[in-house]
Amino acid sequence: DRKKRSFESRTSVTNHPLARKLFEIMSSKKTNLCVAADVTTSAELISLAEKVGPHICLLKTHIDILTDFSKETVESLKELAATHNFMLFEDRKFGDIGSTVASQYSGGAYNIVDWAELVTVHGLPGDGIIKGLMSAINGRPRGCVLVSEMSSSGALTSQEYVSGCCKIAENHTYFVIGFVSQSNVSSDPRFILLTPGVQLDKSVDGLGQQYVTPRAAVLERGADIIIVGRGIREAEDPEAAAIKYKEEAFSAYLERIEA
Ligand code: S5P
Repeated sequence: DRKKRSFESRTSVTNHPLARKLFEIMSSKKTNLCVAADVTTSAELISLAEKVGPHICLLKTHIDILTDFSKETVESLKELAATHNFMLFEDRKFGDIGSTVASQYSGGAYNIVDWAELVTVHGLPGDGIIKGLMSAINGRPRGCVLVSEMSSSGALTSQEYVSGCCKIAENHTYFVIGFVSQSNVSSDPRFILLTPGVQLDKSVDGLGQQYVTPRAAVLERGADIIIVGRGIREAEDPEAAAIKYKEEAFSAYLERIEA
């Protein structure tokens, strides 16, 4: 059962190199925190990555909200990821036919495949989307996380949709390393569950977002990794907030595997 196993022990059950890398980072840095770096300038993005870098396993970006994106931005991010041992995770939420996503992944202004080891993908189009993305990786180690459920109120992700996403993942384990989810969508120890909508002092944001605490995400919803944006970014001291969220989420994880 996924929820009962340590990240370390799950390293050997997956054959995806990036899932292994992520499990190793989580075990060695003792962190299952992903920061959502939803800022609008490269300077803010780099500065946030410097502050939270030592405390995270993943830095999740929405690269298309930057007003000043350039190649230097991703070069700096890659350097920080190497220095602090975290991975770059572009939350592109690809959602189109295979042919289109292949161009979106490897083309345009962002050339996402070049710098983001992991990306988010909707299962909605069916597994052609996986084949399309795979056609653009050109031998590089890359992977994706399927968005199986969403944190927003009124999300249309039914049980049937979730099980469809699980089938896609099971059939494409050489590319899919896990899920964005709000519940225990899979007990397969190969898959990593990431849960957004996590904040300590708020329950909603007025625009549909719904929050639970790090403890609830890990212990009640089955998250392996918590995704935290504004709870950290808008804190007076983002580094201190990152440490707090990291400690809460990791101790909940230890509690879960030891129970
Ligand atoms: O269901 C989802 C999936 C994602 S990836 N709900 C989400 O909120 N997200 C992302 O997590 C969202 O795009 C944002 O980057 C982050 C949550 O940010 P916060 O500021 O609400 O913590």
